[in-house]
Amino acid sequence: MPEEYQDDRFYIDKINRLRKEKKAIILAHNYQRGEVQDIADFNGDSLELSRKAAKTEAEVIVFCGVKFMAESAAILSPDKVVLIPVPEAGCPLADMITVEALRAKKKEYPEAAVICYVNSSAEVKAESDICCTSTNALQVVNSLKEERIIFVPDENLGRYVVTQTDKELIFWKGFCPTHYRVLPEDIIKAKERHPRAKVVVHPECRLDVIMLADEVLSTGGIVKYAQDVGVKEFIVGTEMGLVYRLQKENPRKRFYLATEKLICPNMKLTTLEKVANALEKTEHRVIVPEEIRLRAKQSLDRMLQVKM
Ligand code: CIZ
Repeated sequence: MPEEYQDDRFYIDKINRLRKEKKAIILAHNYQRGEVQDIADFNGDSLELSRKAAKTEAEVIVFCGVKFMAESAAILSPDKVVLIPVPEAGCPLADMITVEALRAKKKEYPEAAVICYVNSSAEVKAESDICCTSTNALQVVNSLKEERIIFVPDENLGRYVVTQTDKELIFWKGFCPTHYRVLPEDIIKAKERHPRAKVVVHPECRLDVIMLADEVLSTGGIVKYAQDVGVKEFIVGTEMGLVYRLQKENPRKRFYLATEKLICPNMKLTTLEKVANALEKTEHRVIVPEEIRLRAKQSLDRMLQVKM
């Protein structure tokens, strides 16, 4: 057996023993490494996983993803121990806004409501009126009585949403560096290579890329679409981890990553070894201060009430 598989086996056995001992559950985001997805109890997008976290009987939740995602789980489940295997795994998009800068923007537009994309810190969620995800951004925008909305921090998602609503959106200059690397020519070349494939992209992509897609969906939306539609080939414009899940769950279909540039270095920091360490030492607990947690939870709860 090759050495790396022997190492994997060692950590998989250790994780399986520790998760029982510690009454833990392991949640892995759709962008995680394949081997981390494989040992998880659940895979999903950040909101699906946070909802699982809130419902579980487990005492310890190991959240394999980036910091804002583990924070969302801690916001919704204050009575549980939420661990992040790699505390440095951040999200550059979430880091493109600070509470101070958001407060200044709110002063400029005092009549506007504030929507924050789930890719944001607990502090920014606490300072916003309501959250949204890439699945429900349009419905959240349309649910508000205000005509003017400060939409933070993802400009691409905001620009996509505004093509489908009469509301006025004030954009923030934030973007996901991984999705931003996909260019229209990447999609055109992928289509030339796979002319029968449907193009599905994430709304964090640039608008000129979105315009070339057949479907624009969140990772959860892409998973469902790939299962439901009678198509056999797909060009996928989001982080490569999702292609692993799609191929595993749909072995008779073919999934092509739109470009090899679609790799998020932060998502790839979590390894089996780090998961085993977090479980063994119960380390890297995510704690959101109660005053921030309560206000951030209001923004998440308000979003969860929006009809889809
Ligand atoms: O909310 C998430 O999990 C993100 C960042 C993307 C998606 O579409 O799943």
